[in-house]
Amino acid sequence: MSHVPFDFPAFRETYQRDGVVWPIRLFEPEEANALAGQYKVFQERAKETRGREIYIKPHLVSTWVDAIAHNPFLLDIVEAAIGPDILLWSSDFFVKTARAGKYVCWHQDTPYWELTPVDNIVNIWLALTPSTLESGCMQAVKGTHVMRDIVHGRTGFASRDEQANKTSDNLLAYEQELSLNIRDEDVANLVLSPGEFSVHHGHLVHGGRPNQADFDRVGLVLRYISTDTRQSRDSDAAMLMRGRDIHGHYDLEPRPTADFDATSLAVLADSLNRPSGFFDTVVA
Ligand SMILES: O=C(O)CCC(=O)C(=O)O
Repeated sequence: MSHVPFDFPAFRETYQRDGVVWPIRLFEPEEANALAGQYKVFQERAKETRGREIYIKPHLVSTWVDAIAHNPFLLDIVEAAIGPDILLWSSDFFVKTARAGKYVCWHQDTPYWELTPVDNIVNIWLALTPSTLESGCMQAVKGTHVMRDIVHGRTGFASRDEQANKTSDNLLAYEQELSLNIRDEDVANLVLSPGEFSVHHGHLVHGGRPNQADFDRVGLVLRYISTDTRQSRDSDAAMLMRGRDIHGHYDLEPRPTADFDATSLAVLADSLNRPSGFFDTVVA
């Protein structure tokens, strides 16, 4: 892992103004390629031990994903965005399969995450494979994080039945398309090389087109919140990453000490039944 000296004041200014900052390098390309290989091994082990792949909260059962989430430089960036008391609320492998036609509709994250206040919610999107216009990189409209809640087709978490019976090409389980006219000239393409990441505010309008490349586009997304952020839907779980949690809004998850061991799998099973696991228990 390596990174060049970083201008934190400039980062903070851009993040506050635009709600999004990219690209920032975390890994050298060859390190990122190795991680893309580890991703494949991870999913093979997930299928063997659990009967299906794992997309939500992989950091709970994988020491290498947990190590990325704890990377000190990443946490310095997160701290510059949301302050020193940091929880990892959720994480996911966001995969756009080659030529599968799946897209991500324009949305803000927070209206369906049911977290308040929204200002201290920040996402890190780390590219493990090239994330380009062709492979369906994330797209965003700068500055929309200050628009607060824009009306969506719907808000709130999808029920288990909805998740199980979903048929559209929209990769979001919730179909929370924004009712907003977005002009092409306002769209920023968050192009990333393997090992680079973007940072986006929970209220930023973002989405993305289908992957037309001949490889799967894989991103690891880490969703951090400050410890004072509340979940209004249900009891929730998160991992303390830095600083102190004097609020006690979340059951604190332990770090995995081994990959896919019984303890970490039990922690994952519990968390997937909660909002931060997006109730991802469709297939037991
Ligand atoms: O991976 C993508 O293209 C979309 C990701 C996204 O919507 C998110 O991380 O909030």
